[in-house]
Amino acid sequence: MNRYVEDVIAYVKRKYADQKEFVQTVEEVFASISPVIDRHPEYVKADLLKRMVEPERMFRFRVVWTDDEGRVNTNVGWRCQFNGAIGPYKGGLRFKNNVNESIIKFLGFEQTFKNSLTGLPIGGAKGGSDFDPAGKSDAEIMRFCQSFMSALYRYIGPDIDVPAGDIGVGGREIGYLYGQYRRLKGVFENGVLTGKGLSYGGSLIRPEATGYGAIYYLEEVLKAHNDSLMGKKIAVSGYGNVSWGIMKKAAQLGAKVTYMSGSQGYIHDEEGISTDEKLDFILALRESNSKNLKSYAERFNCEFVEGGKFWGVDDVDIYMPAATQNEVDLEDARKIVKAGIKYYLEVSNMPTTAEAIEYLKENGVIVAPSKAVNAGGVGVSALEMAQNSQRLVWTAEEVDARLKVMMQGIYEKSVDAANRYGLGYDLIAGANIAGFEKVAQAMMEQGIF
Ligand code: 2IT
Repeated sequence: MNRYVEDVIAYVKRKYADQKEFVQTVEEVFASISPVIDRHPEYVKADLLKRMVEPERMFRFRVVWTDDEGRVNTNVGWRCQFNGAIGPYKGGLRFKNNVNESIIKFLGFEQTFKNSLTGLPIGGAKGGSDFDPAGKSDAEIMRFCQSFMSALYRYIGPDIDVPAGDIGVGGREIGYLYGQYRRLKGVFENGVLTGKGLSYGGSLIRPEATGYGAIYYLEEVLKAHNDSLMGKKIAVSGYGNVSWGIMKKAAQLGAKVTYMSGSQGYIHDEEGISTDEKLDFILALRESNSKNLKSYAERFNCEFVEGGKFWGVDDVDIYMPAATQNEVDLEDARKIVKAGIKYYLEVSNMPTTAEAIEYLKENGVIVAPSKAVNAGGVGVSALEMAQNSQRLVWTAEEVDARLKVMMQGIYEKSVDAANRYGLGYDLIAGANIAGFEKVAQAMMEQGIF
């Protein structure tokens, strides 16, 4: 590895020893771009990498809200404006009880390279709170979102920083957040958030975009291996809107999702989670606090394995982890290899531990990284921003067609970048290099700061 890259990784490990997810991401990305640094001594002279690991700005704020019983609750909110070299800061908000500074920073760092890969002018950011919407009433969620936005609104804007959803933040939360922004600022500036409802500036296809994009990317991978989606079976972890989008687009293109998992266990539906009725059921499942995956098995008469994880099942062609970070460890990777799985596409951000990725690659599994596979979500967010700034609305077909071209572009850029550095067919290194190159160039051209 390049000596400077090694030094910066060691520095980050030392300085941020307690931020395990952040360190893991920096190591993965910087190990990949080491050959780029070899060819660009001017990047070392400008100390580019050390500058890249420090967010341009990051803040933490108090979020106080009153619950339905009248009790006062205090949570912590964060916004990390990681890198604005190629566009306004852009990235989601995550509301979940395990959110901390390490998770926000890892997501913001990843977002920087992902957003660059989309080819659109968006910088990298992330934010969120240790507030957990699960089990909260609608009124509590509204009060929380209003309080969160009251703390944040001065620091964001359509040309400054554009938050969106992530785990725990969907259309409902974005609606409350936008309402409070508009109320405080007294201006209809809907380009400040993406993932909005259609009635006030949301984009068609945004809810589906991450999942649809993942399937378009998969299509490119299969094409490169003289294969196609037709008749393929897919195992997907998670049942949020990303998994739902995967199921929907897979069904449209002749493939099917036969496994789906949640924290309580997994479902095996050999016929595929493909019909409108089943897809609508998944949506309702996500929105309800009371129902769980078992109710799907009861309704559609299929198998539910309580408490289990499906890693290791061998009656599928493709695995797509789409739930959360570090859901697949070395032990799971061993099972996946043993099952003879050929394609493993990360969809959630960093779902695989570093050792697990290593093991999958060493054993010939084709691994695609989340920052490429899930980039269609933020990519369509950028299309939502474009529509908002032009005060017009594109059709679903138009957005979907642009999304497809974007995903093909991301795939091609990744393959090309790995080739240019003599790395062969390496979708992980390729995505990291292609994402890095544009940000690095923009930072170099804008001077030292
Ligand atoms: O991880 C992600 O790319 C997102 N949560 C979407 C971010 C966005 O701004 O649409």
